[in-house]
Amino acid sequence: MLADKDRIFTNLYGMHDRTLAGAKKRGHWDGTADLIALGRDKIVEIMKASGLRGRGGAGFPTGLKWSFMPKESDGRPAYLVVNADESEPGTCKDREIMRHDPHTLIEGCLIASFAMGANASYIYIRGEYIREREALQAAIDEAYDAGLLGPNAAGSGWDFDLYLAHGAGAYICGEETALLESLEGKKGMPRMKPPFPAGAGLYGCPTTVNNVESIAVVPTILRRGAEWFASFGRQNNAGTKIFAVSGHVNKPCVVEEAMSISFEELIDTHCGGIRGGWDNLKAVIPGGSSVPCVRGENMRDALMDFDYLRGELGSGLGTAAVIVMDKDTDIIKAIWRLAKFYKHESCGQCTPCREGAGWMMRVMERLVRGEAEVEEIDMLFDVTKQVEGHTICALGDAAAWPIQGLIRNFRDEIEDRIKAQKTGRASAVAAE
Ligand code: L3W
Ligand code: SF4
Repeated sequence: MLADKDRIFTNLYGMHDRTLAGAKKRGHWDGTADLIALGRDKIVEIMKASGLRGRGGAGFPTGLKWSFMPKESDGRPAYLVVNADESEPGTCKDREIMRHDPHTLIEGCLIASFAMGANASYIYIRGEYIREREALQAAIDEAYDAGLLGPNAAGSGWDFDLYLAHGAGAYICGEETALLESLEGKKGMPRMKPPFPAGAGLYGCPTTVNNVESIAVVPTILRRGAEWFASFGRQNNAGTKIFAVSGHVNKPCVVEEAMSISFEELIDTHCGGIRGGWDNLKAVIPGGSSVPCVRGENMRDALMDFDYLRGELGSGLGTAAVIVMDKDTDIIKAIWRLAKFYKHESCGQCTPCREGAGWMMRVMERLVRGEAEVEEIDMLFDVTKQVEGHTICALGDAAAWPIQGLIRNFRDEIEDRIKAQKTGRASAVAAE
């Protein structure tokens, strides 16, 4: 279990004062100007050495991403944009940071922006996060009043402004280029990449888009050192990590732990175990709704990190939103519900996603009722393969992967339901 002294987020549960005075007592904003005095290159070097991988779902190395930003200005301003549009089903970790530890994020914005030559940063927050927006804005106002933001921010010699922008409820605006479109006042539709935002991002200027947690850990990594951060987890899977555990555990929670903790330790230490005991575990979605589900018996010893979950289990760490399902769960219906979500959230721009998401949802609807032919299972799998990798943004993949996970892991259950329906043994499980 991660020792209290190694926690970056010391107020996740809101037990302490979240104001500037409280944050300072917990070590934030301590010697910020000295950290900035390390210089751009050194900060990027430390971030690379820390092994931090992006916490928004893709796990792209953060220091490497920062290094894509131009070293010299060509006259265009540079921007840091923080993706706080946390909407992935099951995911509520950034919410806790913004609610209870907002100064970790604000200090991180200043340092990261400096390291990328940005004098301005935007935090794009999910529209439904009203309380978090209020908490964050109050903290930004406090930081301005204290001279930590604005001209010569925190006495660093760097002028820096931080703005909070509100989303309006569209999941797709969490995709980085759709987010940029939305920030520019347009409809949130993903752009083709390349160009990546570092080349042409917000208003066509060099931009880095990072997740809330990725930025909020930056000051502590710089204070305690890259080696300290890299000492948690396994190689290529470094650091501490916030997990959001929901579903059929005795005590759902959001908790910071060492990366690569085993699933069993995570659940037994922090969540009071599986509802009904370990034998009652049916399935787990270990990284938010976009990653494939895993059969319960394969999860117990799983290491909760990027490479194990993808390499060994064909799933992923994603946003580390761990959704636990016990044997009372109708897994076909659960995945159908996700299919419905992705169909609803597709922006409709590209054909495989627009048409495929609806098509997959409708077949899933019939599978829930068992009113299908067994051959349709393979056909559905084929369709997921035609959507995956053939769309402008990752939402197409995200719509395809949960269904692939269902078919790979619970094909027997789908077939049983179809057979039961044909022989009149089905208990009618109506899709809502
Ligand atoms: C410059 C290159 N930059 C990649 C940058 C890229 C982005 C980052 C990762 O989707 C995933 C998705 C969801 N030069 C670059 C480069 N970059 N190559 O690196 O890029 P990418 O394309 O791997 O992923 P993505 O498009 O950012 C994110 C999954 O996360 N996910 C979604 C979570 C949703 C939320 C939410 O609720 N807000 O987090 C969960 O698993 O399916 O696969 O910055 O520009 N050559
Ligand atoms: Fe829009 Fe879906 Fe295409 Fe992404 S994959 S651009 S959400 S239609």
